[in-house]
Amino acid sequence: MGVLKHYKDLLPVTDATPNVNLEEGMTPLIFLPRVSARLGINLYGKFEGCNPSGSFKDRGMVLAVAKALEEGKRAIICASTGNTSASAAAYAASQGIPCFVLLPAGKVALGKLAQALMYGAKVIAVKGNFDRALELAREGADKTGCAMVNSVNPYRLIGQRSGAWEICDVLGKAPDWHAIPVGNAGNISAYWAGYNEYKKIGKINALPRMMGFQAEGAAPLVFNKPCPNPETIATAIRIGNPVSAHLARAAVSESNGEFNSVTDEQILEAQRILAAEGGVFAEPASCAPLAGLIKLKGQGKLPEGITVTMILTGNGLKDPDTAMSQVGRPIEINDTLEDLMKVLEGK
Ligand code: AN7
Repeated sequence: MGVLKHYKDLLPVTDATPNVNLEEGMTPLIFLPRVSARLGINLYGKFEGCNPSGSFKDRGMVLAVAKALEEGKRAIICASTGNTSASAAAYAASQGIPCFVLLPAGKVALGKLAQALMYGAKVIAVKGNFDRALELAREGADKTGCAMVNSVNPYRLIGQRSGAWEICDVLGKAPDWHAIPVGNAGNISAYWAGYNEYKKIGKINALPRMMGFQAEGAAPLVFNKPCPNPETIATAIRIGNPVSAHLARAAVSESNGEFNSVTDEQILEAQRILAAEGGVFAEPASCAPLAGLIKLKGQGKLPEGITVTMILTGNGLKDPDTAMSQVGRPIEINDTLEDLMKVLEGK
């Protein structure tokens, strides 16, 4: 039914709001028995890779685009490390409006680039990092009247609250810990607002601790200062100056949570564990939380038996290059039973 219909009563949707819908949301909350056992907790992954454009961005983009149309805007613009651009391009295509996306040149995963181009966006590769591309996109929006659909657009974060509501609707409560990757810091802020709203209307009694994980080479919230040259293999969160840093800091301090960093190596190991022991293939940035939980477990800082939800923000298929650089190649054989038997019998 899509996020706008499903959570109509909790969203700023009126009769005047166009019914934009790509059947986003209602993503699976997957219990991960083997990874849970490894960590001594009850671990669920919310697989946002099942959204129509393959990431959590669709939850907020659907509302941002609907409100832009309602306000009479006829084109949208954003800067992106990849997923926002794919999502914006998809919704623009569905509504038949132009979409301009600014990407850091050479630093966007292949699948995301393919998506933006296939959906028909005007794709602009900026010779600079995401933070600079975002400044340019804001100036471009100001000058042209295009609707800005980065998370500085308040409707993005309001729509993204729906992820928290879905988790509570499924679990019947909030988790003990909410583990989430942090880049531009919008999603952690949106989830915190979503949990708080559900508490206010009596749907849940307790709030989770918000645990935000960043890549070590792009960890401005962990080290408490902007990072002028962010670098990480998890290109989705290669962000040095998060727009929603203030909201994210509030979420973490109000919830008695924390920010923590993980290395690229730890991220890639977590990605492999999630796939090979969980059966879920998520992109590198999405695996920062699992890397963080493994790190905390190693430090004796992960309480036994707690319920943890981690947000698997994007689909692993978006970044085949990084995945292929981590795994072996297929075993090639001649088309004979003899060759096949050698493999099956491990010879
Ligand atoms: C898979 O697409 O910023 O902390 O431009 O794609 O809300 O920014 C993507 C961010 C986590 C971080 N996981 O979320 C963009 C962009 C994935 C992401 C994040 C992103 P925020």
